[in-house]
Amino acid sequence: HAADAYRTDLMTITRFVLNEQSKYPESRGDFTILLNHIVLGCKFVCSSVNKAGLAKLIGLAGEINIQGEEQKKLDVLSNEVFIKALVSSGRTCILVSEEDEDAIIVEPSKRGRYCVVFDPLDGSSNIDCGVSIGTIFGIYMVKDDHEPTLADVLQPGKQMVAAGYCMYGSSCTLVLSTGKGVNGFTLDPSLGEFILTHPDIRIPKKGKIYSVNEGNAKNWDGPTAKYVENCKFPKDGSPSKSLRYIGSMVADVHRTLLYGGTFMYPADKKSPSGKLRVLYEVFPMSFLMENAGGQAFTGKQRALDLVPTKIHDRSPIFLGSYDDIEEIKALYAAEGKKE
Ligand code: P6P
Repeated sequence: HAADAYRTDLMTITRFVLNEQSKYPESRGDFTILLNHIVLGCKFVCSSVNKAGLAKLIGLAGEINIQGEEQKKLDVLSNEVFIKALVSSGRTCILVSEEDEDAIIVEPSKRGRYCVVFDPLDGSSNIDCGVSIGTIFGIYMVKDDHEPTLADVLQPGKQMVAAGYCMYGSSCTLVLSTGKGVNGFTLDPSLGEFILTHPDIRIPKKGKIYSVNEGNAKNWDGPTAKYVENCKFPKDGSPSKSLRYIGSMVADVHRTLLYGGTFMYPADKKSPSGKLRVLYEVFPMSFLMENAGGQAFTGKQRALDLVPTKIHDRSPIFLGSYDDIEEIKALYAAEGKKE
């Protein structure tokens, strides 16, 4: 039964992706090699994040460590680890990181067909209080071996071939989609392997939770304010929704994916494009939501149809259960008719 299967038929993330790859005989296994290097990065970050508290305790963080070096901040360290892992995979040609102003063009001898956009440690301001944080990544594929340019990553999210996140919380969970559904893997530290624990994740069609920073309410536009009002005082006599807001995107999105409901970072008068970044926050999470049967909307259009103009562009985002996002789209459509 299940327990034996767990002990004897370990479905690791590598085996899972190899099974997927076997459906494409012409595939050269490049994606599997790329993913294995991303997984290596996640394992490193997981172990460092878990020690972060300890590091703070024994005074390593931000001070001179035993090697006499300035102890790097965790997000800087994570960024370096992911860049080194991705370049050494020999399968990437251009990288975009939240931590680096400019895109990284991989040296020709190490180039491959994939472009990876990532936030190595999203929500890192939450580390010191122990709140879950995460790595978010999206993967594009270039068609041929041309000199990589920004045009290769300034593509709509629907062009991504894969996306995922790794959440560093009570356990280390990696959620991945390669365009055919969503699967979740949990790190078994005793094996150092990510094991399939959440096969074929489907987001509930409708949820009872809404997730937004209510502190921005005075700056919201009409439709957002109306939707939140309806969550609190439903017109149809249904029970009010619960508000859950962790303030760490990976944690809020993971809860939304598993329990249903909506996660929103709307535009507001102060930030007309919202706060979250298109390439390595909005697109990967939208890709996952659609592959789990949910939706992702910017207030104007389907999030994955957005065409970024700069690598650190921001966009408002409403994502989550299919029916709940339909309600938000209807409120924005009604507003559009008034204008
Ligand atoms: P606010 C964390 O800093 C982050 O980038 C996301 O992880 C999170 O969803 C958002 O910002 C929280 O922003 O303005 O609500 O504190």
